[in-house]
Amino acid sequence: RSWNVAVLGATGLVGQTMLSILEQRNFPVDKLYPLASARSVGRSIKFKGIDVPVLDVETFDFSKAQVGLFSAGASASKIHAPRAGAAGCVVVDNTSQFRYQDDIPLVVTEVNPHAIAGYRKHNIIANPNCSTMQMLVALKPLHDAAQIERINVATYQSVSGGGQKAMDELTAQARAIGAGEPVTAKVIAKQIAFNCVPQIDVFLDNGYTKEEMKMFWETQKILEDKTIRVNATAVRVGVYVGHSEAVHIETKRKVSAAQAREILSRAPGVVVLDDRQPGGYPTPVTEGAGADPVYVGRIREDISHDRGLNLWIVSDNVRKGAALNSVQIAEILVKDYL
Ligand code: 11C
Repeated sequence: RSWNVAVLGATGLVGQTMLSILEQRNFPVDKLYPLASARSVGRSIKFKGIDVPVLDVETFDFSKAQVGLFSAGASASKIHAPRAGAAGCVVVDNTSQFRYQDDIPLVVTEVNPHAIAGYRKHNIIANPNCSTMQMLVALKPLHDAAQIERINVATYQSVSGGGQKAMDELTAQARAIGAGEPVTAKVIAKQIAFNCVPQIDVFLDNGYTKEEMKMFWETQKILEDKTIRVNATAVRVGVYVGHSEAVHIETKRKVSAAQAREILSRAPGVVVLDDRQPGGYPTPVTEGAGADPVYVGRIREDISHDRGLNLWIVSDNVRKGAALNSVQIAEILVKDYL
């Protein structure tokens, strides 16, 4: 059968990608309801070649839809996801609003699809943060094989993680620099063009940023293991799409680079690109952006730790990191639960 699907944030970067992924994967959509704030009413979006008018989320009757894909920010989800859930529309929420609530599942489809079963209490399933998502797609099979005890990660996150405004800021700054004009930084705290900025989201009391702590909280919840320690440094870089991560893991049982390569070559959602020669590794621009897999390269044993392994993990943060995983959750939901 097919389903009525509401997409909240339909005019935004992730919402637009959700719509194109629903189309590409031929998700069984009966009626599509693109939703947004009153500001976007009057606009329309294209779905399967047809113009569909954008509706005001404030007045939308969610009993008309069975599935909701939400990506319009945490404050919109806070109000509308419980309202949708109570009306019988199961929400896959791509914001941080419900991720840390014990009775709401947080799901990466290759890692803990079984957790979807917990949606019934609130009719809400949370979609993780992009930087956690790609890391765990690659680390779960290694965790199963050798039990990860500690993760050290430095991220290289693209500006699309900050939305269209951050992408536009990178363009404006690159143009200004090219023209020899002064650079202004508004969306990102310092110049991002041709630069690296070690701050994503707000600072917390412990000195980590919220983006860094999301990787800690979400990893423990998704892997269902409160003992895994995650030490993250999240950095914004002047790349449009595709997050990269230099990941160092320490495992209980030693896993060699050859074993890791073999395990990852069979892992769902993962593509290993690891030739030890110039260019024999993934980058966000050449492999990540626009593609579905999580790419892993630079797999090598850590010369500073007996049971340490290094990996370089690259993926499209807007696709697997947000829109694709949301649609994949919805696919499992309608197939196995609704
Ligand atoms: C970034 N990870 O790259 C963020 C974007 O909690 O869903 C996604 C924020 C979130 O800036």
